Amino acid sequence: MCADVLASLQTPPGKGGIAVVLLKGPGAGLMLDRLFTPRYSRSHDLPGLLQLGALADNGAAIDEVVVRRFDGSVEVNLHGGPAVVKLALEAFARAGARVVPTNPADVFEPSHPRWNNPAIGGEMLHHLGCCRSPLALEALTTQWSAGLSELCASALKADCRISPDRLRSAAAGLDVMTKILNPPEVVIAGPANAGKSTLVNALVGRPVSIVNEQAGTTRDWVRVLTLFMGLPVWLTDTAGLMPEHAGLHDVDVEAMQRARQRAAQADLVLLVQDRPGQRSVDGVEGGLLLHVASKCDVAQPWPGADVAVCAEQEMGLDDLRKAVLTRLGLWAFDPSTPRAFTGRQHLLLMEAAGAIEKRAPREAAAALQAILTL
Ligand SMILES: Nc1nc2c(ncn2[C@@H]2O[C@H](COP(=O)(O)OP(=O)(O)O)[C@@H](O)[C@H]2O)c(=O)[nH]1
Ligand SMILES: [Mg+2]
Repeated sequence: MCADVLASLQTPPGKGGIAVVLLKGPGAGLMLDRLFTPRYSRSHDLPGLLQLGALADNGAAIDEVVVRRFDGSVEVNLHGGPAVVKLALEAFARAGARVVPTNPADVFEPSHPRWNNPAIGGEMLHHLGCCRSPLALEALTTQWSAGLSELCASALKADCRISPDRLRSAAAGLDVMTKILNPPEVVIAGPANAGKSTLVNALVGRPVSIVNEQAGTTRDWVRVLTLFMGLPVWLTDTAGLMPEHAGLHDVDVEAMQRARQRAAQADLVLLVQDRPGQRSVDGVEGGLLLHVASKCDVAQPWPGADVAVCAEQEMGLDDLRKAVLTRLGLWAFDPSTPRAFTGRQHLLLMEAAGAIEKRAPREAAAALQAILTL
C-alpha cells in the first residue's frame, strides 16, 4: 500500500487535449514504478527528467504518458479524454493512493494575490472546461481574481458592514453564471420555407443547414454552438411545421415530431414566419416564444412580431441577438460583476446576507470566510 500518496487531477475535468495527474507524497515514485514502463530507459531517478512510456494496470493498457518526477512528487501527463483520466485515477487508487480534489496551491504560483483563496480557485478550476468562449472564460476566472473573491474579502475587511442586498445580488448571479457555463438551447421553429435555415446560417456565419426553395428541405434537426455578443448559445434548426393532412409522408410526420420535441426542451424558441400565421408551437409556453418576422426585404413585418430580419441580406441579426439575450436574461452581460457560480457559494452568500440582517456579524463573517477557504 502507498497510503501516503495523494493523487489529484490538475487540469479541469471534462474533455481536453491533455490531462495532468499529480501524485504527491513519499511513495509517489514507487507507486509510479508499479504502473509505468518507460519506453526508452529505466534511468528515471534524474529529477525533472521527462519520460515517455506506458501506463498500465495489471497488464491492461491505460495510456501512453509522459511523466516527470520532482521533489518526491510525480506529474503524469495523460491524453485528456475523461475515460482515460478515470481509468488512471482508478488505477492509482487501486495501487493505494488517495484521490483528492485539486489543491489550487499546487497549480498557481503562491505569489498570485488570490492564491490564499483556494475554495473559489478550486471551484473555478473545476468549471474551466465548461467555458465555451473567451467571454465565458473571463466571467469565470474574474470571480476568482476579483468579482466574488473581492466582494467577500472587502466585506470581511469592513467587519461585515455591507448591504445584504449586494450579497443577495451576487447570490442571484448564479442563474446567469449557470447559463454562461451551460449554454442555453435556442430552437428555431416555424412553417416550411419561412427562411429558418437561412437565418441559422446567417447567425452562425457559415452554412450549417441546407437552404432550398423546396419546402421540407430540413428533415432532421441540426444543432450548432454559436456566439451571441461573445456569449455561447446552442442553436437548433428544425424541420418546418406543416399542417397535418392525410397526404403527408411518414418521414415528414417524424421530422415534425422531432422538431416539436426539440422546441419543447428549449430555453427559447424563435418562431420564424414570413407572414402572420402560427401564434404558438405545441408544448411550448408562450413566454418561451420569440416571434420573428423573416424575409423583411420582400415581406412586410407583420404586426405582433418581436423582431424583423432579412437573413439573406444579414439585416436585423443584431436586433435578434439582442432580443434573444434579453429574453434569456443575458443582455449587457458584464463579466466583472460579482456572481456565485456554484450552489455552495450561493447558499453561503444568502447565509451571510441573512446574518447581517440579524445583526450577527460573526456568523456572517464565518459564511464569507467559508466561501474563500472552505
Ligand atoms: N427574399 C428572401 N428570401 C429568403 C430569405 N431567407 C430565406 N429565403 C428564401 O426562402 C427559401 C426557403 O429558405 P430556407 O432557409 O430553406 O427555409 P426553411 O424551410 O424555413 O428552412 C429559400 O429559397 C431562400 O433562399 C430572405 O431573407 N429574403
Ligand atoms: Mg430548413
